[in-house]
Amino acid sequence: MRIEAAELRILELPLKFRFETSFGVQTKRTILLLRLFGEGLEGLGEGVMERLPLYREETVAGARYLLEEVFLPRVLGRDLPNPEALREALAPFRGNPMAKAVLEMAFFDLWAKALGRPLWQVLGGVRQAVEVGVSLGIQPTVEDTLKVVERHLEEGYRRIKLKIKPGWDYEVLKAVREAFPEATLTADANSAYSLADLARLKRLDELWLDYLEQPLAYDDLLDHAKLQRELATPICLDESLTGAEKARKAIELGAGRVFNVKPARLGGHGESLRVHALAQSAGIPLWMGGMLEAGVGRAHNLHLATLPGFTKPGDVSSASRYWEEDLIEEALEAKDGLMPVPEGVGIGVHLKLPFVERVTLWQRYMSA
Ligand code: OSB
Ligand code: MG
Repeated sequence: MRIEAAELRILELPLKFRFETSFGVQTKRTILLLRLFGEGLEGLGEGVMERLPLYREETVAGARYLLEEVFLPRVLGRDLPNPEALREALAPFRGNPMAKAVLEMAFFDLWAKALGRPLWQVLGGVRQAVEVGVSLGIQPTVEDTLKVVERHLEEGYRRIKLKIKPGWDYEVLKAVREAFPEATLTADANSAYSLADLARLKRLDELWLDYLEQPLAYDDLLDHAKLQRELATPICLDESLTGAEKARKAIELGAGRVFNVKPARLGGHGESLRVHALAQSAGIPLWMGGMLEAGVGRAHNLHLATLPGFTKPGDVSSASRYWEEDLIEEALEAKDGLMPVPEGVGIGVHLKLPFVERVTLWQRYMSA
């Protein structure tokens, strides 16, 4: 596949709800969008880095710089036989898996299209729909939380994940557990705690959470392993998993019993397949994470989530939950707690270009 041209854009999309986590409040997304052209086909990629390094270290500005000045010039005009060749082209550059993933995932889409196959088949998927959970931000009160949880259970979401932080954890989770004893309930701390909070975290054991997501530092494995030895609740790693090497070390240390896979955080689909293989042989269940993606990123996530290791509901809510209008033609809507995987070749979704134009803040076209 010869990469002939690329179009890089920065867009802004307002969220329909205020999303509060332990690291801040989001009311809109700033999205890096890549269109990659070759052999008359188009591949799409969407970044998940934020404007500010509040979740991981990468930023929209940093990723734009790397893609524009380094990664795209390196691959434009080159004939890359497969995604592994692309990975090798980017391998000399350290870190920055989110920036690499934008290009790698767009190339996977392009490559699948050249093969005339849906991405899920190329990746080795085994199902056509994905179980859906919901990630609920911190609400103003416990009463508000109970109402929001009830509404999403009624809508069919198969797992409720509540964002927590010190001072907003045990009490709200206990209220939800008492009101909905049968619900599959999890909590996501986004790295808001340290081992000094051990006593407080241990209290969560009585609430039968399916898992506790990323309680400790965003780049830590060792303290998570120490904490896991003290907790009955399985720890799920999110922020700390930035590639297959991190996953291997997490498994060896016992830093978590569940993994949240976000291909755009791990460096792309290829790296996610390696994490999937490691997790399969270690008996670690996976689920598809989310970063409030618009349609392109969400479509990529859905295709990858069809692999056999994804045995827990993913953060792949309906697009209508996030946006008045999405970037794509297709409506990614869950029904009865199941999200169908888009049909057709590649990721199977198409940009709504007039709308994309309207929300674009910056763009650059580059050719070989
Ligand atoms: O930690 O999983 C997270 C959103 C932005 C950044 C980090 C996270 C999240 C979510 C939202 O939990 C998941 C979604 O609905 O896309
Ligand atoms: Mg998380």
